[in-house]
Amino acid sequence: MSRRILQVGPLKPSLAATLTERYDALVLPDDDTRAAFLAEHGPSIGAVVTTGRTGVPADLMAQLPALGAIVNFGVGYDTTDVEAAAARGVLISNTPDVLTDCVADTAIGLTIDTLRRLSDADRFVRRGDWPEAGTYPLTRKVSGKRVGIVGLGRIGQAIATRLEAFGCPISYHSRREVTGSPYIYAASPADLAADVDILVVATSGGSGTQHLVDRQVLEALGPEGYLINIARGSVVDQDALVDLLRTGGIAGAGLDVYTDEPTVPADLMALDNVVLLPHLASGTVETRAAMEQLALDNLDRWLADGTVLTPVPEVTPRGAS
Ligand code: 8YV
Repeated sequence: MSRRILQVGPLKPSLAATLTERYDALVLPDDDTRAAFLAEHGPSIGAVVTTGRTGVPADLMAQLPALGAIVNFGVGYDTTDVEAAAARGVLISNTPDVLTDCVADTAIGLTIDTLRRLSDADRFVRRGDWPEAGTYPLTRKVSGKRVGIVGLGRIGQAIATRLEAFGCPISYHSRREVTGSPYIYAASPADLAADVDILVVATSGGSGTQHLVDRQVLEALGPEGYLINIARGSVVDQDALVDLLRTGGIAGAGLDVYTDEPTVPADLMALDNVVLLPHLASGTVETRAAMEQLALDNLDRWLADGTVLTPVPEVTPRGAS
């Protein structure tokens, strides 16, 4: 096993520093020296540390013939080619659980902000509109609204638990019905959207969920409906979303993720019925520290015995049944 580590894409500065100081680690250049770097160092790389923002596509993996593990900082790993990794026997670890609370908290905050227009009301005060206008326009109540969750995994469950405290009836759509779940199962995203006031996207990204929330689903949500997305931009047809937001086809949206981050379409920015966040859902000091520790624990475990602590489900660890 090669013990040399490669950092792929920007990492949390303290994680990058730890890798450089305590490990035999190199940083993949992002300029025209990359090809020569890979030709020289690619064969010696045993593990990659990356994030969901960058990941390891198949063409990069092919240039790392000794690769044994991809340590992903983040729960989502849709930028890494899972099939290519499985075919090569490369393990992938991610950082589940430790970020669930913060991502779910953000979903709730985004929901409240979108319906109650807190960010817009803040701008109203700062612009000095209050004395002139007298009152801020009325908004929409959150408590008691029917919420549909697309993807009832760890994060979806945590969102549902929080929304129960708001008296929200909850339904969901997942690939499979979740045994023992107290929530109502909908067979398709469109069926789910048709029966709720707020649709929250909490499923993983990747080819399997590309545009799962398409125009038809958004139309089923309807002119009184709100979309909240804290998952991946790829899950939602962003062009259809913008079109329906502009024409009153849906009431509003709260977004932490986009199709082509960090680009947010000007059409979306021009709308006042949206709340736009810069993919910050897990971004607290506490949670990012926990993610960093879990990423390092995965790396250390791989260096120690060739396994990882939190393997992604698609790639079965060697030796596991
Ligand atoms: C991070 C995320 O922003 O965990 C994920 O999948 O999207 C976020 O927690 C990201 O992974 C860090 O690059």
